[in-house]
Amino acid sequence: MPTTLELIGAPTDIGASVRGAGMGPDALRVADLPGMLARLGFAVRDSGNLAGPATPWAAPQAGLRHVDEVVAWNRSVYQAVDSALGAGHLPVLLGGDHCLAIGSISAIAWHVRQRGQKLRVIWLDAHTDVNTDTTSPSGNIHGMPVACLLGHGPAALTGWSGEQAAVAPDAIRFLGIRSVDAEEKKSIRAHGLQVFDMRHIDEHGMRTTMTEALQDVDDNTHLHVSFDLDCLDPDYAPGVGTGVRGGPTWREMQLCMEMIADTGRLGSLDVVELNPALDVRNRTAEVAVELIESLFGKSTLVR
Ligand code: B3U
Ligand code: MN
Ligand code: MN
Repeated sequence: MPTTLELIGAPTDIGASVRGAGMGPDALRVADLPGMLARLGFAVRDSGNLAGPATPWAAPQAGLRHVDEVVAWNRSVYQAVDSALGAGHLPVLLGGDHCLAIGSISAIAWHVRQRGQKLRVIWLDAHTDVNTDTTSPSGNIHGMPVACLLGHGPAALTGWSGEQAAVAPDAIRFLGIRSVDAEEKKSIRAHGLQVFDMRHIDEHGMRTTMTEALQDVDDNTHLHVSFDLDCLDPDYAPGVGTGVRGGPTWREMQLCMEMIADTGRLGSLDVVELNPALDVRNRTAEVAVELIESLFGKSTLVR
């Protein structure tokens, strides 16, 4: 029986600083994500879009912007990812901004623990997203999901997996990083987080970097990829709210995705921060679909 991929749309920009990420799920459908996955041989179930509160665009309160709405959206995401995994499906979260990884990865962490597996999270991003309500310069919760998943941050957004920390610091590998706030640097050091920043990729190349990031992935590992589209250089992916120059090229990201596919351990995926309002003729959605195709095992040669 083929693996069933379950697409879960979460059309919101509730944790972002720029409007528009709420159109991400439909832009990915317009770029034919479901058709591409079906052509690769997967059974595809598109669960449509979750519903949730509108974005009020209010000022942050106590260091957090829209925290009640962020909780509501993440609750829906948690439930949808939880039921996809419960049904034996491979969940693909279509964001939406990156705050949704709190619900998605918390649900995954719970299931991985129940199954007695090891979790490895590959965080593809220009940013480390490890701010908290006390360190964030913006109050935007899409800059905080990693901290929340490590068990730090507001009580309303931590402990969702049944443990204070959904993810252990040594279970995460960051790739493509080039924008880190001063306070984030301190917590990266304090937690001993493994960050493969752009300098590392420049010096060692994507192949060596991915070999390092995937080290010790074994038959009992559940690999989760949290793919923030601003990881890519904005020349290739202009449709994002907080693009940062100097990211990996289309080719480098293809190799990254292919090497993850080669492990055969991909168990879940977030595709976040696509902002169609800032895109050029849906190019970023199309690039995302091409990269996801490689992530799910497309190969130009028969091996
Ligand atoms: N580190 C900044 C900027 C940021 C983080 N993630 C995104 N932007 N997309 C912050 O606001 O936390
Ligand atoms: Mn991010
Ligand atoms: Mn980012």
